[in-house]
Amino acid sequence: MRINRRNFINLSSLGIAGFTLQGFVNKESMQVQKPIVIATWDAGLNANKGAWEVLSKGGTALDAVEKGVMVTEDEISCCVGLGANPDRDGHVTLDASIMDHEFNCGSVAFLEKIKHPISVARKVMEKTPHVMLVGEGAQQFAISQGFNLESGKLSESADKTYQQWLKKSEYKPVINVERQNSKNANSQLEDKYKAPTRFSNGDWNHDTIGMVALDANGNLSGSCTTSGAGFKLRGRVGDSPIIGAGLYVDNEVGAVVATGQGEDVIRVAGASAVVEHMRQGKTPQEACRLVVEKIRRIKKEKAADIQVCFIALNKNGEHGSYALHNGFNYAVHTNEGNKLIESPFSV
Ligand code: SD4
Repeated sequence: MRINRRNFINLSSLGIAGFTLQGFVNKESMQVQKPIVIATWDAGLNANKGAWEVLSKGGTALDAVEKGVMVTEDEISCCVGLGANPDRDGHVTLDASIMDHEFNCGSVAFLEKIKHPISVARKVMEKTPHVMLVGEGAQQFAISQGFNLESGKLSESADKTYQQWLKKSEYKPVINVERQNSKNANSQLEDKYKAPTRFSNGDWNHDTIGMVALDANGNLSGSCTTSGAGFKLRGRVGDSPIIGAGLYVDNEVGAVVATGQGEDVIRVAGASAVVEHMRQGKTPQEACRLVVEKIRRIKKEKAADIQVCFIALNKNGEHGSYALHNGFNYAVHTNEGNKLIESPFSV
């Protein structure tokens, strides 16, 4: 954090001596300035730019996290949105969730042929008494709200990867493990089950954008959108649309979003668990670390074959992350610019 004059005055008015606080929050990863937005993976850099257009004009964190991840949903080369990898039957099925500073939340799962699932999730939150809609019902709702039904045709790169996968058509999806950085990755799986870690177009096998933001008014919101796991069983739903697992926001404490093997995020109510550690006074990074380590303990030797990562932002604008394995990064946008940060990791 850099203490500028304005920050110093704000802190002083809280009765906190500037030098004391500076001593406390002088790590690079900690900032008290707002607005701020953080997003998963390198795709987060572009997504942050979309969010920043809202935040820099004094817009709400809720609008920012919707607009931000829409950028990624539009990027056909990326693994989010309709350009993403299909399930094992060749259909792209999408999950998304959004949550604001007042515990309002909405999500969609197993949604097909709709370009911006995050915006449908927001409509679920704002226009229905429900939190979650899935499958055909979610699609019908989207159409009723004016969303176009798209063709369902695979993007060129997804089709190429799918054709390649069809040759064997047989493995369990393993999300996000970079084999060259983690020599144990995939080690427990027979060859035929091993997932490709890099696609022919050079993209990593990560399929999610998660974003959390703090706006100029000091309110937090979060969003998450994904195609889940490439070549998953038809009907599989991950953590991303599950409030409390893939995403959680408590405006008194902080906001957290997850990426990686959704099944293992769900079983520990991941994002909510990270928020609760922050409530107990842990820094965002330490809170993320505690939940990642819990997953590692639960998975035992199978932890070698999965990746799980959390990013967290607290009420003071301090941010942090933690991943099970090497290779995870996240993008941070503040008044000082937009940059990618390599995440600390467990093994
Ligand atoms: C899921 N958590 O559906 C998502 C996948 C993911 O990067 O984050 N991939 O399990």
